[in-house]
Amino acid sequence: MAVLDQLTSQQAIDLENKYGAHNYHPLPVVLNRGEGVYVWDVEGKRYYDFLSAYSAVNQGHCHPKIVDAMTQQAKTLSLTSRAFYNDKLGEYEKYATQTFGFDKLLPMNTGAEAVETALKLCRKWAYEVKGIAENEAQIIVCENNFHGRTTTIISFSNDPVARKNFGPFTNGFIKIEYDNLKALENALSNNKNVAGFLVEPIQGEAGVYVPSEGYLSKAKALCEKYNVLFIADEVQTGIARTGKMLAVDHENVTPDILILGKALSGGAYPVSGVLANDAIMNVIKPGNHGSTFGGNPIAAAVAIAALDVIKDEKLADNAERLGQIFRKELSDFAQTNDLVKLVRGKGLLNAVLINDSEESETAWNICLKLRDNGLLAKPTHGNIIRFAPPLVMTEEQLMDCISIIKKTISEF
Ligand code: IF1
Repeated sequence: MAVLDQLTSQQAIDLENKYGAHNYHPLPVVLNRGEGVYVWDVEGKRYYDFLSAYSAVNQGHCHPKIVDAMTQQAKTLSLTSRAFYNDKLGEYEKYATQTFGFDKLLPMNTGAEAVETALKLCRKWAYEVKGIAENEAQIIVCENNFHGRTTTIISFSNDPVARKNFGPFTNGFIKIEYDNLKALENALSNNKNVAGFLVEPIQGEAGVYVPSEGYLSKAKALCEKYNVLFIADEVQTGIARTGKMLAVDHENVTPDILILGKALSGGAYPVSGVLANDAIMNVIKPGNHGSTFGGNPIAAAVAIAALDVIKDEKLADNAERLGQIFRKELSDFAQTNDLVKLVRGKGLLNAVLINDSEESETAWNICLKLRDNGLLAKPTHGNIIRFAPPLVMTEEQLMDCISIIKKTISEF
């Protein structure tokens, strides 16, 4: 293929517009390099990355330990399929199960695949262990959830943009209000066929909604009372993002099924997985489920390195400490600036609510200005800007970013 000269930003954008499906509306910036908390555009301008690829790059861009693990394995054995064993998968499964405290791991690639895997596992357990009549299993989900983009997953989404004209949809889901224990207890007591409760410990895409203190632990207790599986989707909140290895750790909750993705690989490679104990995972027999790339040697080597980095560099503690500073600084700023309504989050998963309507362009325009001032962030819904830098950020870099954010918003 002809080696393209270094494209200008506009040339790169034009190529994507002409030859790529328009399934995103990216902020107009064209990146060609990443290192730690920084990314650079094709014109050589440096930015702080405050999105971290939606929390997939917790360990920082192109972390040398992760890149080395990936390149070494890629030069040795990249893919065997699961038709044969390989010498990396078992080692990774042992490391991951011991890290998160479960008997077994079912390795997949993307977050949505892991969510789908968890749904299938929960249903099979319901029929074969709990004894629900076949095809009658119901799984409780929350309003304003985000669990991925497959047809089954959008079947239980209430986001019209994610759903419209993608029907017909998959049955078997009951929607309740997030952070509402009464609604959960009602759904559990009124339906004898409930198999599981799928929940994000913090609702990311909805706008970083942190539930009330105790919600997760009380929800888990309700699930135990009704013999229903508590399924935690930690694809975005996991891997130290919220100041603990898992967001459920803030309430010492052990899910029956744990879903991981994104930063499980540090953003180097698609790696996801589902963890559960034998009483649940052993309902899966050969031929029930699989994936060409699931559990491949590169994924295994990358995930081991990515988890090592989280532990060795104490990134959960760093996220906790810097997150406190971020929310304090921005909350104080909100007192003096009527454009900032509030700041919320946990660890380094935070969001700022802009004092304008959901339909307004204000949040978007603030993100364009932040880009001009050297910081990349993007609104989730209309008026909410998510701020989620890599967890390797130093306090000095954070203070620099906070002053950029304050300066930019003050200019509006
Ligand atoms: C997009 C944000 C959205 C997730 C949770 C599963 C998945 C995700 C809690 C699926 C993925 C990504 C997908 C991406 C934007 C981003 C996202 F919240 F992180 F910002 F959309 F809500 N569970 N989240 O957050 O994982 O299949 O993508 O690997 O689709 O636009 P995936």
